[in-house]
Amino acid sequence: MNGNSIFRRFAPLAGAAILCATSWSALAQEVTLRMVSAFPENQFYVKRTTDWIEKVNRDGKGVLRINFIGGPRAIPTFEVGNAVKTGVVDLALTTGAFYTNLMPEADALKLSETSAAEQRKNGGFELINKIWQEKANMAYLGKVVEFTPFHLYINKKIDKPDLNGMKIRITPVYRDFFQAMGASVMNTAPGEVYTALERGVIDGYGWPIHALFDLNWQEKTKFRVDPGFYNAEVSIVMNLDKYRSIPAKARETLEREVQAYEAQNEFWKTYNQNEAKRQADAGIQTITFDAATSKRYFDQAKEVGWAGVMKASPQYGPQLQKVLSR
Ligand code: 173
Repeated sequence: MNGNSIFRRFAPLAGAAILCATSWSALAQEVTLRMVSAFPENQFYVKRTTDWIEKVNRDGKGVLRINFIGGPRAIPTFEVGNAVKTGVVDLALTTGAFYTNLMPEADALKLSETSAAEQRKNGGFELINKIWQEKANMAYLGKVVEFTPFHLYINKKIDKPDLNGMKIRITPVYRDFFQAMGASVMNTAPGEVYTALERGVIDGYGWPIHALFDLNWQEKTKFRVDPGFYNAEVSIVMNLDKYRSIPAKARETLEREVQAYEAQNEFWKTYNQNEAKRQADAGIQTITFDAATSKRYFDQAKEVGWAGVMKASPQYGPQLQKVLSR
C-alpha cells in the first residue's frame, strides 16, 4: 500500500473532518440574540412575532438566531425598556409608552400620521434612531403595528366627553387626553387590566381598536367611544452596544427581516375592521357624539398629545413633529 492509496482510503474522512470544521466555525459565528415582549404572551402581537422569529431563524441559519425568552413574566412590561438599554436582553417587542421613564420622546410615535414606510424616506427613521441611540442606548429597528387607532372603552354611558368622577386605566399614551376630560387615571400594564375591571377598580381604559379579545376584556366592557385617536405603535428595539458588536452580516440579516415584517403592516387595516365587527357581535356598544363634539374630541387628543411632547422635549419635539405629521 503506498501513501497515495492511504490518502485515497482516508480522503473521505479527511473531507468529513474539513466539513465538520467548516460547519463548526459557521455555528461558532452564529449570533444568538435574546428577545422579550412587553406585551403578554397571549396577545396576538406575540404569536405574530414568534412566527416571524421562526422565519428569521430559518433564513438566518449559521448567521443569526433569535431566542424568544418570554413576555412580562420574564421582564415586567414597564421594565423592558431599561432591560434593553442596559443589555440584560438584546431585543424587545414593545411600545414607546412603556419606556417613557428612559426618554419622554418615546411616546411621540403615537402621533404618527405618516407611515413607517414614509418615515424611512422623510428622515423620520434616522431622527428616531438618533434620539433613541442618544437617550436610551437603543437601535430602533422598525415598526410592526400601525394603522391602528386607540379608543376609550368605558362601562358607564356618557353623552359628552366628560370623564369627571371616573377612574380610567391608562398608559402614558392616554394620560394627558383623559385627564383633560376630567378623568382620574391609573397607569396599568396590559396584563393587570382584566383584574382591575373585574374588581371594579376602574370604570374604563384606553386601548387600541384591536386585541381586546386576546385578553378577554370584552367580558368586562360595555362601551367603546368613537372616534379613535392617535396611531398605535409597536416596534422592535435593540440594545445599541449589541447592535454595533455583531458581525455586519448578522446585522444586515436582522435589518432585512425587520423591514420585511414592517412591510406587512397593511395587514392591520382589515384586521381592525374585523375586530370592530367582533366587538359589536360581542355586545360592545359604541358611543358617538354629534359631529362638532366628535371633531373637538379628536382634535383635543392631538393638541394635548403634541403639547405634552413639546413640553417634555423642547429639543426634539419640533423635529419629530416635522416627520410624524402630515
Ligand atoms: O394601552 C396600552 O397598553 C398601550 O399603550 C398600547 C400601545 C400600543 C399598542 C397597544 C397598547
